[in-house]
Amino acid sequence: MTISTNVSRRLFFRSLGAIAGVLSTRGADTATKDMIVRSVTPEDFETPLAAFTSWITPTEHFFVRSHMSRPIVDVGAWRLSVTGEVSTPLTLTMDELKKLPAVELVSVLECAGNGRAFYKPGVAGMQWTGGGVGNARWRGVRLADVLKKAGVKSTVQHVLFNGADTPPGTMPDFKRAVPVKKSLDSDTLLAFEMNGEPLPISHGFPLRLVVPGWAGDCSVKWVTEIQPLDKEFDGFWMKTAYRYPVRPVAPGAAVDPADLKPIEAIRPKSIIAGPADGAGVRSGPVRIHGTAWAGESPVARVDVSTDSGRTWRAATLGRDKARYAWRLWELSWTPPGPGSYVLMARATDAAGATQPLVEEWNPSGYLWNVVQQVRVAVGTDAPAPQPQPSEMPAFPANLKQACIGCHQADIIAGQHLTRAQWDREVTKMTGWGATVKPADRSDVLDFLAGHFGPR
Ligand SMILES: Nc1nc2c(c(=O)[nH]1)N[C@H]1C(S)=C(S)[C@@H](COP(=O)(O)O)O[C@H]1N2
Ligand SMILES: [Mo]
Repeated sequence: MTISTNVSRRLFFRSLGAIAGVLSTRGADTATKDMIVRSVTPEDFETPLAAFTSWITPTEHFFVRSHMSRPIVDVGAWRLSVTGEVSTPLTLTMDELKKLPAVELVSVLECAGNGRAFYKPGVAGMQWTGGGVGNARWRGVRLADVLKKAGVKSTVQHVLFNGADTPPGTMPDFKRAVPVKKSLDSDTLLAFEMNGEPLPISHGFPLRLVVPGWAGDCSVKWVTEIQPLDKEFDGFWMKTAYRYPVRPVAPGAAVDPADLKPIEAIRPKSIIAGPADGAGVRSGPVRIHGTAWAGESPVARVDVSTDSGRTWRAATLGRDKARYAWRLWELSWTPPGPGSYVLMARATDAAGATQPLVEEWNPSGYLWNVVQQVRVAVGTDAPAPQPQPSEMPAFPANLKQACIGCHQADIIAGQHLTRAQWDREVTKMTGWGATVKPADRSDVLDFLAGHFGPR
């Protein structure tokens, strides 16, 4: 168990106590055991690195990323509508959808913001460390088959998806568009099963998009509406969110929106699941192991360094593989003697793309794939010193009233922002309906920057 899990558990239970009144809107099926709870409402749960030991991520350990509360779905009344640039608009029941040929594939799903917590300077957003990713077996129908059934027109450029979740206040609804080429790819699925079971509600029951090789935000959950478009979609989640600079930018710099383009494929990346960072290990042999994945090209190799990146050795890749799945890997290491060591693992995909050793900063902290460093002390079993969990401060009434209707305090406490960054967040949230009186604004910013300032 990692220390952050303990911290999160504490936060989790504290939050539960604070929001007992809204518990009925949360189902009982969401497993948070062993998960790092980044936010309770909406649900944002991160997988601890110690769980990166199986080819398929067990569903109860699969990360959850939801921007708003999950919807309540009545499958009997549920319909999938296909409108827009099609010759035959469709309204399908689940039974009708399931008449299309069923397909199954194993694919990684990784949040674009996975690793955001590591960017320096820090950026606003969910502070994922390594566990905003998982590898699951998805079963469903081809999106292409549904689009063909509706007679998708040749003028179509993007396909827009909407899920049944609804935003609080005036926050924009979560709608994402996928370019037509990727939408028609035979591996892009409308999935109704995950790891051999019906999709759990947190993962998009009864139907979600799975866009293999692309960042998780494309894989819209609770899908009810599909709309082929003959142009780009300009909603908030396409125009403003999930964009990456087209050229390197100075850390902390503001980027001209014209220089940002939508994120598509994820990048090669590896996680060291064991030994854990800060662990003490007895003199060898030590099994260094983890998982590695990439975007549109599969992982070709994983190299491991046990000397801070001076020399590298090829790891042994696990037998289980699929184009968009992750690979297990391992390497047996006999340390030359007692002391402190830095372990690293670096994945390379079949197209030759590999992980960088230093970060390339971007304003929203997306696509982190810098080589991970794990420090171990050889010749001792002593556990590394653990950071002390910090107490949640009491929120002033004006802030509680403005924020806690849509999300809990945990989401705020997870951020580490400067006063200027908090100022931008408050502007965004008030734009979405949160009320902060002009006279209170300065006090609110003092509180936020004072308690939740940069690390
Ligand atoms: N309708 C809807 N779909 C959504 C989201 C959402 O908030 N609403 N979050 C997206 C994001 S950002 C990610 S990373 C993945 C996470 O999928 P998971 O919760 O099954 O892991 O779902 C995507 N699909
Ligand atoms: Mo995400």
